[in-house]
Amino acid sequence: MSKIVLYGVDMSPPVRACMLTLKELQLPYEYVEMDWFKGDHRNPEFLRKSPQGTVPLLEDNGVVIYDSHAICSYLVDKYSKSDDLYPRDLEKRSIVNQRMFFDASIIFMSLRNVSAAFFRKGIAVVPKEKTDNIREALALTETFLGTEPYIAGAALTIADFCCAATISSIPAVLNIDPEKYPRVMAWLARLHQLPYFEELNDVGANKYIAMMRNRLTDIQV
Ligand SMILES: N[C@@H](CCC(=O)N[C@@H](CS)C(=O)NCC(=O)O)C(=O)O
Repeated sequence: MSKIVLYGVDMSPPVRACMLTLKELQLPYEYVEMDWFKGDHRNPEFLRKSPQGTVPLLEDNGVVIYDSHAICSYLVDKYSKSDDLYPRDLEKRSIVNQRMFFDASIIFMSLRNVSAAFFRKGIAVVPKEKTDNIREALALTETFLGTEPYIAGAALTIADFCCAATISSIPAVLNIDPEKYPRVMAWLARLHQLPYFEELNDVGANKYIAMMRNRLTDIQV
């Protein structure tokens, strides 16, 4: 089998989504932890591979992929014996895709708009407009879960890894109110029953939460 290399930062939700997928698929890989603060993701060699300068980035025998959603779906399509995590059935796959695009465009962006403002411009105040966006992402996640155990229905898929890695990082800005979002909380608890979830997700998520909470000075709710 070819050698898989994942470049990342464990605080990053999209990186954690890839680690969860690799683990569930039991794929061996080399992990290269980037040094964010030294600007590893901005060095010319990395930018040649990923012009966006973002992690995660996956290399697989000369194939270079960035964006966690593209990486997770590639890994299942290429390496999994079953399609459970990313169904080939078009209707089922469209739901998984929708949830992943929802993560990329709504949940993750609501959080990134806070952290990028801080890291790029030193803005430590979070205006209500931005916390409203995070609450909207939570409310939609609550709606999508409905009465199903997982984010795309009855079975665990890569959309769970992508959405949960981001949602579990939201306490960096806002605590998740269990009374308002009971299905979100029950879903996160269900994912914590996976034997690797806490180690691969929570360690990095907690670092990110602590880092942001120490730096944000005024969170307007
Ligand atoms: N949609 C992308 C988002 C990747 C992303 O924005 N990663 C952040 C870390 S969480 C990053 O590398 N930021 C560095 C930067 O924007 O300079 C994905 O899912 O991989």
